Amino acid sequence: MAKLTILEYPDPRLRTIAEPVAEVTDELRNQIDDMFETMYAAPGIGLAATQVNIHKRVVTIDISEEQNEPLVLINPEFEVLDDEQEKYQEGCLSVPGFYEDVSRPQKIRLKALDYNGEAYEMVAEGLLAVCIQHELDHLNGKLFVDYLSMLKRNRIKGKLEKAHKLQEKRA
Ligand code: QAP
Ligand code: CO
Repeated sequence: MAKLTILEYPDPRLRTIAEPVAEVTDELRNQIDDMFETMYAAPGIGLAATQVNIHKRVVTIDISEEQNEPLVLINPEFEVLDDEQEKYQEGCLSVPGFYEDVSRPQKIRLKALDYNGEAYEMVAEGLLAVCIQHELDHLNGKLFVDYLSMLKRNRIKGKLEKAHKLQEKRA
């Protein structure tokens, strides 16, 4: 297992559209193991392969307190079950240190493949529903900051660019 490097906004690679997975192989499972290690270490509750520069339609999620309910989503799709949207304060491992309210549908049906390549379906609500939608956005090159005003987004972009420049100098 290995911890992977997380790309940070505004890295243009975060805008890549991920490719569907043709076959769930041991190699893919190794990448998924590394994604969990990376996500748990952060710590985070969701990570899309895009964020670790792997452009495949793969997501890891675990919203449990004890980090003992891993959820693997391969080639995920969802449909909205309840049109009513609610605000949730979102963060992102690729936008460290920033949290903002985003409105999304609160009830969805998820269809995906699991770690063994088996198809499954589940209904998700609340935080899990929000997290799934946030992570699926990543696979389409979309970030939660895209839902904010240009002013807020540019402020976040400027602060992160400044932080990245400082990190470069220190490296
Ligand atoms: C997406 O985000 C999410 O800024 C997952 O400094 C978040 O795991 C969906 C994290 C909230 C719904 C609600 C963020 C860690 C983790 C940071 C995460 C940070 C350290 C974010
Ligand atoms: Co994210």
